[in-house]
Amino acid sequence: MDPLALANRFALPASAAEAVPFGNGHIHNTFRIRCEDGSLFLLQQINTGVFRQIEGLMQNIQRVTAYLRSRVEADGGDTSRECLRLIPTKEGELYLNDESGVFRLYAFIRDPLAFDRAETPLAFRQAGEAFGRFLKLLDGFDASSLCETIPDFHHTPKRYAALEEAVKQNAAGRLSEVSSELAFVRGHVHTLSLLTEAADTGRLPLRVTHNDTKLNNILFDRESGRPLCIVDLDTVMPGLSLYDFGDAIRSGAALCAEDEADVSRAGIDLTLFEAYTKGFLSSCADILTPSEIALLPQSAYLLTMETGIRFLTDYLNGDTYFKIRFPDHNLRRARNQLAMAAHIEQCLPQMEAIVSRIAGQR
Ligand code: GN1
Ligand code: MG
Repeated sequence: MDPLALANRFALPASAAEAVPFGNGHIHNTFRIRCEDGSLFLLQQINTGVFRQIEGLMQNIQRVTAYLRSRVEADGGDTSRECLRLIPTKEGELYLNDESGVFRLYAFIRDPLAFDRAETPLAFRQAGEAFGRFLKLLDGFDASSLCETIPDFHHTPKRYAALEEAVKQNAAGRLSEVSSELAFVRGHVHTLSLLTEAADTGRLPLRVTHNDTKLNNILFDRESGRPLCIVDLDTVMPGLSLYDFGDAIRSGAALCAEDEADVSRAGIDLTLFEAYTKGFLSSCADILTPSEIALLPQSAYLLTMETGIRFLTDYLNGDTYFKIRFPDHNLRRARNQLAMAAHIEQCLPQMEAIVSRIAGQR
């Protein structure tokens, strides 16, 4: 695969001159492209094993970014830095279907900063504001018109069913290594259907959601330190606000990295939880229903359990989904996430008190 040659098949202002690997996502391969006139772009090879409905996915991104751009423009914002922009191919297509893979090109947002963990409660509060704003900006967008790019992405009971299937298959012969993790998950099966049941019975509204609200999917402005732009829009699809809130807490309010081996360090930082909740509700409390607000703490628990279940499943399947950097990386991630979920479960009463206090002050 030749990233420069591939980039040159898009409608660039000048020839692509330099390509360097970029970022640390678990899913795609990304390169930063510099053109001869100094302009910068991001070339991404879309992981077609993970995303099977490329046309629907790219249409989603095109429509959502166009909508967001019009909202940023109406607010007098900077459309070159506050929203993503796809560059079409020279043939005017949204993406390039090459024999070496499927590729797309974005304009590069200059001087971005991204964080894997929140450095201060203030930064995390701003992250909450940014993801809350994202939800609110897209409140007027018809969720049912979007393609479900990964069906049942946050359907926790189906994620658990996939784990039991992986146990049955034991494809990589690793089952004996995971007995305590499996026992933990099985002991919590009754907790896994809270959100899906509430959605199925109409108690939670379907919205346009991001579904992968890791802190590092927000670009911050290097100068002001404020959030600029939400990226990684592949999983923008119909979903629950609670998926976005829960995954943000899982990834950003963690006491340690997602793959920290010492699980005694795993857990939730309640100061960060409080900061995020404040930011999130300041942006979108007016569109949320009382049930959505009441379930915020539980969503952090559930999304953390779900992610632990997904890592464990991938470990049993022989690491076919998430990129790994060493052989038992997925096992380490799974142990970490399950330990964090256990800690969140203990903290739920305190988290509920925090949410009630913040929601009550509004
Ligand atoms: C993946 O692409 P990235 O690294 O932002 C995954 C998320 C997981 C996350 C765990 C499409 O996110 O769902 O929560 O890894 N994305 C997809 O770190 O599966
Ligand atoms: Mg990402």
